[in-house]
Amino acid sequence: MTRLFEDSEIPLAPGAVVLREFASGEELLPLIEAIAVAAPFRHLVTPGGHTMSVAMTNCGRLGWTSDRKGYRYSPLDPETGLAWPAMPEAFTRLAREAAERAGFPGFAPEACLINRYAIGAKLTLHQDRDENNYDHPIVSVSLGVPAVFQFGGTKRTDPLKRVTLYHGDVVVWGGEARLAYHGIQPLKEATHPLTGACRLNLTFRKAG
Ligand code: MD3
Ligand code: FE
Repeated sequence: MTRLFEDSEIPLAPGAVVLREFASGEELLPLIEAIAVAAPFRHLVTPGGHTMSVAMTNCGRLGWTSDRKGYRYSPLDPETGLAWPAMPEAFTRLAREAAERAGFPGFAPEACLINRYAIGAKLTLHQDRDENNYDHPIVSVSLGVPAVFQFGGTKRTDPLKRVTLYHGDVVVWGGEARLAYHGIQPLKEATHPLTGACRLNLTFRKAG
């Protein structure tokens, strides 16, 4: 029998592919811990004055940050005044291999945003529009406690679909999925053997 997709490669929407269990938590989690020593997780303030429930940090040449003045990519961590920690080779390789599997060869991210969700933390429906070139995909990696991800179309009012993202899942968002509205519902009470009562998400981006 010929199949269009492997069982582990699930098309979510046109341009979006889930690669189940593509990432290794054992490999990635110690690297995230080391990044957070140099660039601690922090709760950013939005331009509207809300403090985000998700804690964030970055690695790579550029990092995503927010304050009362707006959202931007910055080469310096505003908290420490230092460059963000370098992107580990294992991160770059994982992002490139996942993108290639989804049909985007040669993906070379320069920014990796690291989101940390405690129980109850959420990410309101939004588009990722702070990058300069939407031809590049975004690669996301989920670790730890599962979360309900919701996504729609390019209008906030488009109908939403929901999918649970589990430890090790990698999703590649390219093509027409790149500008889809998306968010994370409040994290439900649970623990994972490698992360405890916490979810981590990496998003690899080509910012410039
Ligand atoms: C669809 N992060 O950091 S990952 C974000 O789980 C973000 O922390 C969520 O949304 C998280 O901006 C969702 C899945 C994801 C990431 C980026 C996307 C989906 C996307 C960009 C465009 C379309
Ligand atoms: Fe996003």
